[in-house]
Amino acid sequence: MPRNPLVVVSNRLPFRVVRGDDGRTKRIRSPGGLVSALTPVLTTRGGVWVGWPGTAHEAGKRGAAARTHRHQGFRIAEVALSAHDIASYYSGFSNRTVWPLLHYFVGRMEVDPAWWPVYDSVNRRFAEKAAEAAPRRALVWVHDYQLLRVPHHLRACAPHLASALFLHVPFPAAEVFRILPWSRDILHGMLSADYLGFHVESYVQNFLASAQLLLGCDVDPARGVVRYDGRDVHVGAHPISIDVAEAEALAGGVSSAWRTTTDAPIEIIAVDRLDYTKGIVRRLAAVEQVLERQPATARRLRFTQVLVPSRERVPDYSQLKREIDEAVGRVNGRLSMDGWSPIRYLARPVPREDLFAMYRQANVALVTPLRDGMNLVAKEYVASQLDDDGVLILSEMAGAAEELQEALVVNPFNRDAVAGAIQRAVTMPAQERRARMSALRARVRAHDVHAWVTEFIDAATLAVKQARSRVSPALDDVISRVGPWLAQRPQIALLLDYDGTVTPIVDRPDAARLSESARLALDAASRTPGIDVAIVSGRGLDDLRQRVGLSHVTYVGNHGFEIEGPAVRFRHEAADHVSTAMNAAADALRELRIKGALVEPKGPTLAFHYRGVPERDREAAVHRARAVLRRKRLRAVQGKLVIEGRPLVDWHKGHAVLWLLGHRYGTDWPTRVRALFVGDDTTDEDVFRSLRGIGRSICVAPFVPSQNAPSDYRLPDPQSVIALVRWLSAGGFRPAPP
Ligand code: GDG
Repeated sequence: MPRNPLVVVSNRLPFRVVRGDDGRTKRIRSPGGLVSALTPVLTTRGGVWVGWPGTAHEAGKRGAAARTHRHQGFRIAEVALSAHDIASYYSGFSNRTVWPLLHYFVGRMEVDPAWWPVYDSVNRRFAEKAAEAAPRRALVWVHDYQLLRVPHHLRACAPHLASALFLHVPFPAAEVFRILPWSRDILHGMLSADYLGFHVESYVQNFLASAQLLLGCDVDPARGVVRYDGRDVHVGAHPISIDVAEAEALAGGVSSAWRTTTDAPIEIIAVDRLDYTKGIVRRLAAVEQVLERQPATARRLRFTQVLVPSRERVPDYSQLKREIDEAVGRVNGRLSMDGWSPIRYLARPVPREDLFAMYRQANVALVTPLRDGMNLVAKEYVASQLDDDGVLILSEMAGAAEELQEALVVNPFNRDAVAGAIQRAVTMPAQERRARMSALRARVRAHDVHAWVTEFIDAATLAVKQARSRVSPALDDVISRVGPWLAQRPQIALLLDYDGTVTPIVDRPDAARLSESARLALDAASRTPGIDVAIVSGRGLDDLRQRVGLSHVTYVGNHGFEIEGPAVRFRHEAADHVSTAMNAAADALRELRIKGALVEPKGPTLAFHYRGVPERDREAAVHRARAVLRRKRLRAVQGKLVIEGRPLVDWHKGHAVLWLLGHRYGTDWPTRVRALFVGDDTTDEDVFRSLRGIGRSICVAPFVPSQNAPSDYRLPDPQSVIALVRWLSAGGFRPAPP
């Protein structure tokens, strides 16, 4: 496999910056397998780690906060976040909206519309930082639920870069995921990557089902492929693991858990980050039940709960901390005797050496999250049992349960089942313990975090190679999806915008000429039996007719205020009343003398083009133009770097298209006609919406639009639109005659 440079993008950098007693800042390496697995890969391949250093940057100190510097042989590119960004993007949308939903805690999901734009724009900044820092031919590997829109923004600002995304948390069932009001935007964001990885196969299948249900994508569940925007996006299961060598070294310094005497104390351990997904309160209730109902066992038990503080800024978490404190206090208060307390509660971070010593010495590990992407504690406990002894009780709601099937697998919501598993673990014969633990340990050792990194990068690299070698994938995609639909009716109404759809966008509107090959393609289509062609534009009717110059085509000009073509002639009544006001408005706009602006009177409408106005003056120019239109009682409509002045009536391209279809084919036209519209401008979105469900539409855009576009498909440029027109005239979608 070629070894391209790697760019890792994650919310947090691989270290924390802290201020020492002497007032100087220093970096402390973040704990965890991910950092230790990725660091050597970045060091040998070369590359960059893009992330947030973990502290809010103060306004005015941007230079210091947003630096790029070196760390252990690779570069670090910091993304600076303000206190407002952190509140909305991180504590808000990431941790109060997405996190609970992905963990099936629908009732805890909070929806604040102000958070989403900040999440999206912070994601854009991560993408821009990655694009800026990425070496040529790099693979950009994005991590986790805080950054699901990064692949989209990356494709928009650096389409040459290959990207992959790994989700560290579960991907829920489609019916749960769709509850998120931005579910489609998130899917668009994720599918912009070349490769997607989840921990286990069930998350892969849930994701495929969501892409099918919510975006209408074709999916191949057996191969793990989503057909999206003309590309095959491959999706795979990659169960994350731990640094086994490190775990074994740390656990090696202490002696075995099981003692020879039968009445030795039995240690049970649980280790969690403070989170409601970890099921700590329910677990304590199961422990309490054992202590109460199994007095013989109870006297020998000691249960240790390690709890690492987390997300203290989120209110749910401080409330949960109080609940756990109270539950521990209650059990210890009720059941302690002779100076012995059943629960040892360590609500603080424990040094890694001590943690692994505790794993080694624990007879049983109780890992009972209510939902967990994988759960590394389960694997760390297994790796620490150097003499293949010890019992793992594992929740079936953790991704780890799909792999670690030799554990005692329980439903964490079932208190009797958890209490029963504790009782069974405590009394399990040594033979059974060894049989189970040696199988578990062999599995964890065979697939450590280094293997995980290598396999993920290899799978992503292969997917990138396959996806990027295809020619004009977007056109292939549209053809394969629209063809069968067109073939269901005898007649096609092909409706095309002009500027940016059949001609490329140019600086001055009068320079937008139809190429000879495009004219020939449109002419052939308009003469093909069973196909009617209409050009639907904001341009004046005469201008449009002159530019296209084809006699079999219908022209819808002035945003639908004028229509003319074979057997049709229409002029909206408002068009006649408004011409005086329109001329006066055009004069007033010219009198503004805005440098670079162009005023184009078109009869019933006018256009104020400001593409030529320097960027810094555009906002003021638009403001002044809108004020003129308001004074003249005209409607101002925003287009691409143009403000349109229109009569103050509710009429637009969408209405005109529906009028034309009804006029030409009768009101029940959808039963006989397939209406296909292609457009690129914001004013074309009116047609996308009008045709939704009764026709289909294609948006011309180099990338998938950042928000949910109301069109059904996308083509990247006018050349592919013309190629589609040629394909239609050739009749490729009609079934071959018998
Ligand atoms: C997310 C997903 C997925 C805990 N207490 C201490 C301490 N820890 C370490 C553990 C373990 C890590 O924290 C926790 O990892 P988990 O996997 O259990 O859970 P999340 O933090 O929720 O992680 C999860 C993971 O991402 C990876 O993809 O498995 O499902 O939710 O490594 O050892 N470390 C130290 N002291 C402690 O007191 N030093």
